[in-house]
Amino acid sequence: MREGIEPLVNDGFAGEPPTKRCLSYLQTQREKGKHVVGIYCGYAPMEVIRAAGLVPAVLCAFADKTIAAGETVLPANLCPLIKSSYGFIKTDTCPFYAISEAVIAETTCDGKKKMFELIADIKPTHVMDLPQLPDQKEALENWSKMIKNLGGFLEKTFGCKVTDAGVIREIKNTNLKNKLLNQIFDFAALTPSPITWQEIYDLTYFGQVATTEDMLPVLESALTKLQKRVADGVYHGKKESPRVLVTGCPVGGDATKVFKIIEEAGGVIVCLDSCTGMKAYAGHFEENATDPYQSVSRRYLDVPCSCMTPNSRRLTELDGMVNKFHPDVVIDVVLHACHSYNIESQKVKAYIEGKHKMPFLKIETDYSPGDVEQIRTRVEAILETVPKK
Ligand code: BJ8
Repeated sequence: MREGIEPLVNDGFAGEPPTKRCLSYLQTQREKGKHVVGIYCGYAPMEVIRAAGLVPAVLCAFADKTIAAGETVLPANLCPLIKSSYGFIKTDTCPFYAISEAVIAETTCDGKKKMFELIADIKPTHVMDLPQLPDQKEALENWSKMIKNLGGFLEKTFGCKVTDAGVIREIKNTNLKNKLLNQIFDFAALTPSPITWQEIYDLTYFGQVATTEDMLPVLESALTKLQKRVADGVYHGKKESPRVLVTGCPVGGDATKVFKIIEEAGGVIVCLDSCTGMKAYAGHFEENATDPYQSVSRRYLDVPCSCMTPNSRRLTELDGMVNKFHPDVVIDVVLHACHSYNIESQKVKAYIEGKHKMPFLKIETDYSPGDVEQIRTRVEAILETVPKK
């Protein structure tokens, strides 16, 4: 991107980690008397949390500096996301956790499940039993019940009321927010792309926390600025830069070293297929379902996380993203000891190389800077294989 280009969100937080904007937003909400609940996962049913009048806070999970504290309790050979999350709690350094009055958790991977037991000793924690065979007919009903139970937990804990009408209202709000965010993502599909991975990451991060009402002006203004960038011929990278789709585990904070390396190696990231990117905004909630909880249940069961088996939706979603964003390379980021994403990587590789005839690279990493040069060598090598445009 050329120097002097106006940031997409010009609120004083441009260029800062997205957590700063989110924290400032949450503090304002707290001052207005709103209660905050902490979340860790793309399966947290935001519509029920919001229908209860609460504000979700994405809890810190992406810093190398808290891993050592996490390892005083958790095994060292555990995923860095879990060790970092727990390390933040142990050292009392996650400001989002500090202002959260409860934590909403889901039974995704074993490490997270057991960490939630430790958190439950410190703060009210509501664990939802996530069905992991999403294609079985019981899954919809069971997850729907879990989502309803969450409403009950929130009512009891916060003295609020979760009504069907409230859930329907929030379903519509989410659909609207997702529609606008996807219009932003459409710009990344252009060649060349006028939007950076950092801008997408910032907006998707803020979108988890802010209400649709508060996001609307931000997104509308960003869309206008993107249209202007296109009209002015402003784009990111070079016109001939290899386009990269990054898939896999959530990538935030210190793990964004991988994004930086890709760009330093001359690639342009056009698609962020993870829960810290575009994944949370895919799909659509049925607005006129007889039972709104079933609508919420259906939508979340469609989230293609590797904790699901089979996770064939991941491949279908990848088809859509490859067709939309026209990447030249797919890079799968797997966090150390994340067995489900690691094993699934074989299928993704076979699918991308076989069906889409595209180079594929799996990067296994953690949050430490120790492997930066090794990753750089591998990224440079894979980008070299892209035919010159
Ligand atoms: S919906 S991706 S946010 S579970 S990386 S902690 S899976 S061992 S983060 Fe995730 Fe929800 Fe799925 Fe998204 Fe475990 Fe793997 Fe670590 Fe992970």
